[in-house]
Amino acid sequence: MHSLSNFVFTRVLNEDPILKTLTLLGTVPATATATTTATAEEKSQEVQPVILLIEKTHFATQSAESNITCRISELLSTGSNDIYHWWNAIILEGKAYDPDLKMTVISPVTEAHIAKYSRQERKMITETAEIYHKAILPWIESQPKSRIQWVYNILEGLKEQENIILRDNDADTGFIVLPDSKWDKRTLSSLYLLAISMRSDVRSLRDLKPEHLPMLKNLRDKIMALIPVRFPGVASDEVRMFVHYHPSYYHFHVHVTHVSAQVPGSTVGQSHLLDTIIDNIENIDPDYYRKASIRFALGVNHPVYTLIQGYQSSPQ
Ligand code: M7G
Repeated sequence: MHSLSNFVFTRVLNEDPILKTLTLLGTVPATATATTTATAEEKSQEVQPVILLIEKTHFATQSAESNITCRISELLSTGSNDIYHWWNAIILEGKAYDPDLKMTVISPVTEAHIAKYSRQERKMITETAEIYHKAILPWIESQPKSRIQWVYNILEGLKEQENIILRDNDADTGFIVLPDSKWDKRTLSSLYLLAISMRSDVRSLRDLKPEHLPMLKNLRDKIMALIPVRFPGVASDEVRMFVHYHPSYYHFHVHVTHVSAQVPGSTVGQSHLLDTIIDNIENIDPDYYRKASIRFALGVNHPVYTLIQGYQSSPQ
């Protein structure tokens, strides 16, 4: 999908006035791969559901020659008081180096995507080790591999190779670092990278054991050394590394962000600092994450929320 001219709006899934984001559900004409049995006429009428995530971008680096005031075409006064004046403003057509919007298109989407991106209540819930092993692990194991196809595309060198920042090919301790798709790839104060493990036997925090400490430490130490060199202006003590529990994708990965980055969805109760994970396994209990009761915030549309609630009302 390279143009939005075929996009037909269905409904707003979510919006956030603080983050300046808007999530739309709509349809576009179906792609050939999505319709194998239809006739030519049926194909021309078939549509597939898409999600459009739209976010207002941060301002590009400002200089005397090129700054945002040069792009303002109209000021609409909304009031004034003494020395204070307020305006709304219209900006001129954007430039490629200073775009106004960052957009993500997910196409075609499933009901699971629609549930994930829809506005929903969040609740705190506790997953005991028993609930994890009896109710959650079977659900994780039933997930089709296609849900993490994008991860394999990166690891196998098929996609996003031009963006790779660090590659360590060791089968046990190696990983790939690249920009997270949430990052605009230019604003250092919101730096957001993703480190994806080469191993595919670690689905989440729950699988981590002492045998994984060399991988966790290798990843931490190499990224800490790399950031100040690759991103001058970001010191290693401004880098935050954490793991989500539950993640959206069950292949082990670490979020690497600037300490001041606002990270949507990464709330208290969902993020586990990499250093704390290492310490828990090394110094507290080698089986820490197999035994732990973990409390976290989850959207009520999330299957894990429903599974935990179901198990609590009738344990197996
Ligand atoms: P998570 O903790 O599994 O889920 O992190 P969540 O943070 O979405 O709840 C997965 C991370 O991978 C997120 O930060 C996503 O923004 C990022 N991500 C997802 N996809 C599909 C891609 C992708 O195709 N490329 C890149 N570079 N990052 C992605």
